[in-house]
Amino acid sequence: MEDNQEQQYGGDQIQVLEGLEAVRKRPGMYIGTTSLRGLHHLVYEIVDNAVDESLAGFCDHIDVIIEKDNSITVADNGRGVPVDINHKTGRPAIELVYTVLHAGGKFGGGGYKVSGGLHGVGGSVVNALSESMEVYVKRDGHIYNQKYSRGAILCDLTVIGDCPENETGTKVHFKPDAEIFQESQKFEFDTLKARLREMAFLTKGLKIVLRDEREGIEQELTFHYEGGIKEFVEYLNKSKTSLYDKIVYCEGTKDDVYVEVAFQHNDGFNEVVDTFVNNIKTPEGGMHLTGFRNAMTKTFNDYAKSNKILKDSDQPLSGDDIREGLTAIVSVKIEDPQFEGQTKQKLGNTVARSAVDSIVSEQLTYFLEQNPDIARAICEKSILAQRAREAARKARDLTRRKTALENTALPGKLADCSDKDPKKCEIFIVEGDSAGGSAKTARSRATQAILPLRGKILNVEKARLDRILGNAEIRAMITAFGTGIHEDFDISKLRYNKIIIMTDADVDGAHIATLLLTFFYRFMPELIKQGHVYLATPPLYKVEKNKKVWYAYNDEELNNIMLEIGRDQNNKVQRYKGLGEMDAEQLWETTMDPEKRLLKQVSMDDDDETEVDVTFSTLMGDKVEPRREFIEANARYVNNLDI
Ligand code: 28G
Repeated sequence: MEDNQEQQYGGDQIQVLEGLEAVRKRPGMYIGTTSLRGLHHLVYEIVDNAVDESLAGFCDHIDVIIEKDNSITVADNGRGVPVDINHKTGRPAIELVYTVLHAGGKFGGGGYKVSGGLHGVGGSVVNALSESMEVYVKRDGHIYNQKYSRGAILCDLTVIGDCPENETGTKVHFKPDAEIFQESQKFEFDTLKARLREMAFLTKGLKIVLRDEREGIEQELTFHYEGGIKEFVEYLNKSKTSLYDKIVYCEGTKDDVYVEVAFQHNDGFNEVVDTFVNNIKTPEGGMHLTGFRNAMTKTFNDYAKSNKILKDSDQPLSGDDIREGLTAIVSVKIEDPQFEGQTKQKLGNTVARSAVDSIVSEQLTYFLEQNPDIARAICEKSILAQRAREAARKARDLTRRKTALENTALPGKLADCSDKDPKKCEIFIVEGDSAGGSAKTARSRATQAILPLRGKILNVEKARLDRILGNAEIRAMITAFGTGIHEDFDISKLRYNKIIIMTDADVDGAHIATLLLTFFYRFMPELIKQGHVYLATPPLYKVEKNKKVWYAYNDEELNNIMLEIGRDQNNKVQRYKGLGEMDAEQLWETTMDPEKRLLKQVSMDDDDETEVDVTFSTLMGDKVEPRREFIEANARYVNNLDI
C-alpha cells in the first residue's frame, strides 16, 4: 500500500488539479480577496460545511482551533464525509469533495453558494489555497485520512486506524498558503469570534468552541445558544433597557422557505434589524426584510385600530414609528437564493417576501392578542415616535441646505474653505473655541475648513430625533457636510473629502471623539464605511534643545528622541495637555499640515457592523454594568491617555 502510493504520488507526478489551478490563479474570484479578510474566509468555508451537517440534523458540536503555527483545525461530530467509491469516477466521494471545484462560488463563476443543509462548496477552494491540508473522517468504525497540498492530491484515501462504530465526524486541518496570502497569514481571534458567535446564534443548539493555542495568547470561548436568534436579540439588547421582558418569536415554513424572526423593543430610538439568508448576512436587506417590515406595519396598525389605541381619524403609524427602538433578527433558509444589488448582498426571491410577511403577520397577531400589555407598550411608544417625528421633520427642514438662491446659510461658526471642489477639501471638527481659533489662523484657507464645537456634543444614543436635531452643534455639522442624514443621506453632496476630528489627547478628548463617531455612525454610517472620517493625532510632547524642536506622538517616540539627542539639562520637554497649548504655527506643523501630520482613518465594513453596534450602545447607552465589563475587557487597548 505504502509503496503503491509512493509510485502514484511521488515527486513529479504531483500535479495541481484542473479547476483548482484556476482558483490559485485568481483567488479573488473564489474568496473575494487575499487580504486578511480572505484568509479568515477559508475558515468560514470549512465551518460552513460543518454547520450544514448540523442543519441536516447530524452534528451538534464544532471545534475550531487556531494552532501554534497559525494553521487551523476544524472538527465536527457529524456523520463524516462519505468515503464510498463514486461509480462515475471510481474515486472516493470525499476526494471529490476536496478536489473538484463545485459549481458556483459566492464571488463569481455564476450561481451562488447554497448553504443550509446542502454542504457548501468550499472544501476544494481551501485545498487550492493551502500549503497543506489533511482531512480525517471517522465512519463505520474506521479513521480515514487523505492529504493535499496547493490543490494537488498527496496520497490516496487511507485507513489509518479504527474507532468505535458509533463515533463519527470530520476533521480538517489546513495551513493557508503564504504565496497566496502575502499580506498576512496570522488569524485574528476576535474576527473569528464574531463570525462564529453569529453562526451559533443562527443555528440553535449547535455548540461551537473556538480555541487559540498560540503561545502567550492561549484562550478559549464556547458559543452555544439553545434559544438561537432569540438569544441573539437578547445579546444585541444587553446594554439597552428593554421595553418588555419577552422576546417576540415567529417561526414557520411556507412555499419551501423556512422563516425565523425574533425581536424586542428597547427604550432607545435606534433600529437594528439584521437579516440573513442561509446563515449569510444580507447587509442590503431584500425581500425577506421587506416582508418583515410590511407585516410589522400592517399588524400593529390593525391592532392599534381594533383596540382603539388609534382612532379612525388618526394618522396611521408609519413603519419607522413602529421600528423605533427595535432590535430584530430575520433569518430565512431558501433553496436557491438570488442575490441582487450593487454588492450582491440583497435577497431577490419574491417568495421570501410573501413567506416572511404571512408567517410574521399571522403569529404576531396571535402574540399581540395573548400579550396585551406588550402590545400596548409598543403601540404607545410608536405614537410618541410619530409625534416626535413630526417635530423632527420641522427641525430637520432647518438642516436641509436649500439651493444657493434660497440662502440657507452655512453655520456661522464654520470657517469654510474657498476651494469648491469637495475632493480637495477637508473639514476639521475642533474641540473648543480656543483651539478652533488657532486652527482658523493656522489652516490652509483654500482647502481646509474649521468647525469649532463648544463643549461636549449631545449623546445621540440617549436622545430622540427631535432633540438631536434641535442641537446647534449637530445641526452645524449636518449643514456643513451637506449630505443630509438617514434616508435623505446622499454621499454625492458631501462637501469635504475628509472629515477630521481634532480633539485633545486626553480622556475628555477621547470622549468627545467617541460622541462624534457615535453621531456619524447612527446618522451617516456611509461616511465611515466609505473612509471619509479621520482622527487627527496631536503630539503628546515637544522636545527642545539648542533651539531645535522635535515632536513625539507617543512615549516610545519620546524615548527614541531622547536617545538620539542625549539626555541633557538643556533639553526642554513639554507635555501637551490640550490643543489650546499650541500656538497656530505649532498646531499647523504637528497636526494639520498634510505633509507632516498623522491621520488615523476610521474604518468599518459590513462584517463589523453587528459588533460596532453593540460597542456603541455599550459605551454610550445608559446601563453601567455592561460598560464596566467592556472597559475591563478592553482596557489593554487604552494607552495611558492621561499621564
Ligand atoms: C470539520 C470540518 C468541516 C461534513 C459531511 C457529511 C456528509 C457530507 C459533509 O456529504 C455531500 C457527497 C456525496 C452524498 C452526507 C454524510 C450524507 C451522508 C454526509 C465538514 C453527499 C457530502 N453522510 N460532514 N458532507 N455528498 N463536515 N466539516 O465538512 O454523496 S461535510
